[in-house]
This record gives sequence, C-alpha cells and structure tokens, in this order.
Amino acid sequence: MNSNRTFTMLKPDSIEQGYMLPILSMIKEAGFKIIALKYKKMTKEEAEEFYSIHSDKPFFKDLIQFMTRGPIVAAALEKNNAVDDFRKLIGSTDPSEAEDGTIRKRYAKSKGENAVHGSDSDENASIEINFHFSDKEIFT
Ligand code: IDP
Ligand code: MG
Repeated sequence: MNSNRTFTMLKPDSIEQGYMLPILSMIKEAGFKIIALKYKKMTKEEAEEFYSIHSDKPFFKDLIQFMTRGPIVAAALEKNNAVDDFRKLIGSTDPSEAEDGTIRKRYAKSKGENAVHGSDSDENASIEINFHFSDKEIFT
C-alpha cells in the first residue's frame, strides 16, 4: 500500500535558520515529487498525537516543545521506494552519525533538533499523510 509515498516535515530548526528552500531543493534533486505541501504551526495537541508513539520516552516533553515553537513545512512525497529512499536521504536520527550528503548531516544540530522528519514505514507514511492532508489537498 502506498509504497511510492512518504511524509516529511521540515522541523522548526530548519525554518528558523532559513533552510526551507535548500532542503526542498535536496528533496527535489533526489527525485521526489511534492504532491502536497503545507506551511503551518502545529498545536501542542497535534504534536502530541503525531508523536504519540514516543509519549513514554524521556525526550517527549522537549520534542513537543521543539516541534511547536515555530512553523514547520509538511509535505507528502512521491517516488519509487519512497520510504526507504527518503530515510537514506535524511540520514541517521543523530546527525553526528549521519552520512555525508544527507540532509541531517548538512543541516541538523543535534539528535533532538534534527532538521527533518521522514516516515519509517509505508503504513506510517499513509497515517502521517492523512494526519496532515485531506484527499483534496493532494495533487498527483
Ligand atoms: P527518526 O526521526 O529518525 O525516525 P525517532 O526515533 O522516531 O527518530 O524519534 C523521533 C524524533 O524524536 C527524532 O527525530 C528527534 O527529533 C527526537 N528524538 C529521538 N531520540 C531522541 C533523543 O535521544 N534525544 C532527544 N530527541 C530525540
Ligand atoms: Mg521515527
């Protein structure tokens, strides 16, 4: 299901530092088509729901504070093998472990403030796209 789609967010640290367009360029150059795009600030409730899988983690409170402190760019992306290829493009969660040429290596500051989100499975890509976009906001 939807193995050609993934979901990303450019996190508040990226936007604050003016990395919105450079990161979108890297995404485009890697062959992803943007099929939905939104610039918005998440509410605390939205961020808590989006990251509910991490609600018992010690970093959860900081994560919600970080993800709601400023606007994000949310996007649905299309490409063959989208989920795996996008995870490769963004690199490891901790930028100090991310490979050269990845978005996190280039733009992330820390394991918490790590520039971008990328879905980790086809199932979650579908859930996350539907969380941020209605059907009529997606243009294929
Ligand atoms: P991912 O974004 O690479 O899939 P996850 O383990 O799903 O990483 O964690 C979700 C987000 O929570 C990370 O992108 C990061 O912003 C934050 N996070 C994960 N682990 C830590 C940590 O050990 N310290 C602080 N923040 C973390
Ligand atoms: Mg994850």
